[in-house]
Amino acid sequence: MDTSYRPAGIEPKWQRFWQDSQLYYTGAGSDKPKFYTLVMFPYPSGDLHVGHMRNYVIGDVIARYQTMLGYQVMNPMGWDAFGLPAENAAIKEGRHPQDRTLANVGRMKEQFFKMGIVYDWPREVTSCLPDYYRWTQWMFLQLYQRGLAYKKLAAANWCPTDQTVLANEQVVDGRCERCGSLVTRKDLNQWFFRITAYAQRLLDDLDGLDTWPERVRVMQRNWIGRSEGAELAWPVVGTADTVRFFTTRPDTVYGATFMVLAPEHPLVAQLVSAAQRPAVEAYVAQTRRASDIERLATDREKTGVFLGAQVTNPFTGQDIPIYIADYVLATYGTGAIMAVPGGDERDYAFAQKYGLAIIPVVAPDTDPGTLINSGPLDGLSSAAAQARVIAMAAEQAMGQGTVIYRLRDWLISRQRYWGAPIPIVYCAHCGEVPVPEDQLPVVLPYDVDFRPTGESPLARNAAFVQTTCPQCGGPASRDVDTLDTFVDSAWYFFRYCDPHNAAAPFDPALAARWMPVDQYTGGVEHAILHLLYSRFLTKVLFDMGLSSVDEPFRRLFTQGMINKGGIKMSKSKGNVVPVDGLVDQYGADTGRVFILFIGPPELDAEWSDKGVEGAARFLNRVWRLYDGVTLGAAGSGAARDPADYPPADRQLLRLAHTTIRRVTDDIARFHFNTAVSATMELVNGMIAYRDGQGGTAIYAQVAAILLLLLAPIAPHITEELWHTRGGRDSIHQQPWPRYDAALAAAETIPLVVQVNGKMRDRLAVPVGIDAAAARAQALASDKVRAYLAGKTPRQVIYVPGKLVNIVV
Ligand code: ANZ
Ligand code: ZN
Repeated sequence: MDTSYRPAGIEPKWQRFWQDSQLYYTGAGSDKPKFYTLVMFPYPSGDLHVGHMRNYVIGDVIARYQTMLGYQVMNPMGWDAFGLPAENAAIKEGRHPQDRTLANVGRMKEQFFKMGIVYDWPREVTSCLPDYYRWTQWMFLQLYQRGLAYKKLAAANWCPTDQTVLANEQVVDGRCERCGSLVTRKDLNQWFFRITAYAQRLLDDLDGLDTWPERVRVMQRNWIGRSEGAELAWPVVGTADTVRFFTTRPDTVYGATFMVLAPEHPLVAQLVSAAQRPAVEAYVAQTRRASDIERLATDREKTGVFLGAQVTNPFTGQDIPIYIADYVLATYGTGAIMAVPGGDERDYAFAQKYGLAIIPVVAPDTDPGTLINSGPLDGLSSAAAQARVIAMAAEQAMGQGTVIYRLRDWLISRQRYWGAPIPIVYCAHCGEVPVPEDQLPVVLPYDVDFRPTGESPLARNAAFVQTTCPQCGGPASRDVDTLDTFVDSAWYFFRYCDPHNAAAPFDPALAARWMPVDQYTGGVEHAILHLLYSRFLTKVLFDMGLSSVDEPFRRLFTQGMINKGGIKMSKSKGNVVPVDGLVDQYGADTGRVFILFIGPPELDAEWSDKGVEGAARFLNRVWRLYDGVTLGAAGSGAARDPADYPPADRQLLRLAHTTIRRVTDDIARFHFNTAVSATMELVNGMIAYRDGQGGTAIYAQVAAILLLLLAPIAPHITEELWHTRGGRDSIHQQPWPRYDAALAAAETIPLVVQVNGKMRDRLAVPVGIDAAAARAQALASDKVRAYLAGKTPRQVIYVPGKLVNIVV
């Protein structure tokens, strides 16, 4: 009989077994507590490499482990199938995005299957199919009815080469991520979700997400960007206009020596003087070419142009010049500032360059800052002066204290083909009319020339555009934009709770059973947008009474990337390790063990072929440990006192139970790498025990423990050994092994004995030895007595559980 470990001979068998026995298909009811684990919705890219696989392997370990812990686990999978990457790849390959996407879904399923990754497949959702995007459109309509979806003219990122609007995340360093062209701005009518209405709640509720990585919470806080300050309005000299501006430092009003408007500010055209008009217009045109990020950089050379107008600073009574400059953004605050060169770095650089007055208003080296050169505010602290200015402004009806956010409303319309059509029609009589819910989905037509030209591709499809008005029955035309894919992925975790519901996006009772997601796992690149949008939509559903929770993800884990040759794995770099090749050469379990062992999962790690071989050798050793073994019960049979076991048995049991404790803690804390190394130590212990011809009963018991601990990590080999060595049912249906504290406790600890600070002996002493006994044993040591040579110690210091130092 061939007894060597050959993964190819066992893995496909168990993959089919898990599928046929529907082991991870979560039925409806159960008395078990629920555990909802979810790996972020992937874009079906097709071929997976081991860098992608890290995420899915981690998710699989969690699902299998939580199942063994006794939870009813839901572990679904689906496809974030709409969107630009799919559309661009389809254009490049000359295929229809739908055909390409659905084919890729098939490829990815095969690869998951090959890696032994199990999902609740009956719950699969695919965002580009009408049974899903019908409900994405429904979500849009709910927001629309609540005034949370609206249309307005807005400057969008525009790629002049690709002739398309780009999302912010598709603009990298001011350039189109696809073709590298400089991105400009173009005014277009765009749909928005009013996420800013939820800014404060999105901020406040971050406090409760205390098991999220702190850096993700920080990124979200910064993205929301709450600022407290004042909004003031100052009169333009010689007109009835006022300029409104936001400041976080109302205390510095006496230092405001000029004012700056964003070049796009609506008052610019109105206030510009005839003499300054040519220079102002040239500057405005130039500004359109710079990105917000460039414009805000503090080290950027400050530029600007005098508008030819002035405002009165009501505090100093002086008329001060108005400039336009690109370091003031049109979309933040009111798009205007009072410039205080004595307080703000950028204003200082600008004042220096253009020879404007600089008045220091906060005494240097005072903490908190004390106001100077500020009339009635002199001598006040910054905080007191702020309150005073806000009160004065209110008295004179000049302004008030206010809070603003950096967060902008979410631009959700795309002038591209591969997305869910926006369910709105335009009627000459009735205007903008939402498509009635019972007429959803608005189906995305298949036959469309989807190459980007700058105009929405759907506009070229007359059969799609022409429709009748749901209100008056007259001729009407459909909105030709499609929804941002981030809308699809902002609610999919609700759909998994009730994926086949044809009457509603989900049954609130089923959502209440499963939500929130207990463990969400994915890439840190989604730390801001996807997570923020999902939180927002969950809060909207909560306010509608459809969700029982107002935060979707209880716990979040973000895994690091896998590099090869020091750089991120990617096809274009030619450094990918494809999943297929890995499995064919070494087997899925070896791949999984190595992926988990490669380092702390939250950090980037370097792939090494040698490391894979190490993992293969480890599983070979595991395999050989079960030669001729019939498994015992993993339960410790701890009715027996540990002291009743012979020393070798006691030692092996102790190792097994400390390993249970370590692996249990490590998996719970995502320390998969140390969980694997703990099982490696147990394997060494078992080999030593067997070589020393220990008894078979204890060995059989520990052999069962090892398999159970490895079951989530290396599911095939453990299932095979479980079945062929006398285990019952699937190993993955067994309870997680229980750790027995009495067996795990080390009976002795090493005690170091020093004489005058130098180590002279090492004793084995009972755990919990008291100080007097420790001192006595140290003094009784033969080696120590040789050093003492009859002298009486001056001092005997005991460091509990560690050492005794004898000073002579
Ligand atoms: C006067 C002042 C004096 C300011 C001072 C700062 C320091 P945060 O904290 O980011 O909210 N500001 C306001 N609107 C702006 C815009 N659209 N573009 C660029 N800058 C803008 O920053 C608020 C501060 O940024 C505001 O307070 C304003 O400058 C500037 F010693 O007003 B401050
Ligand atoms: Zn109508």
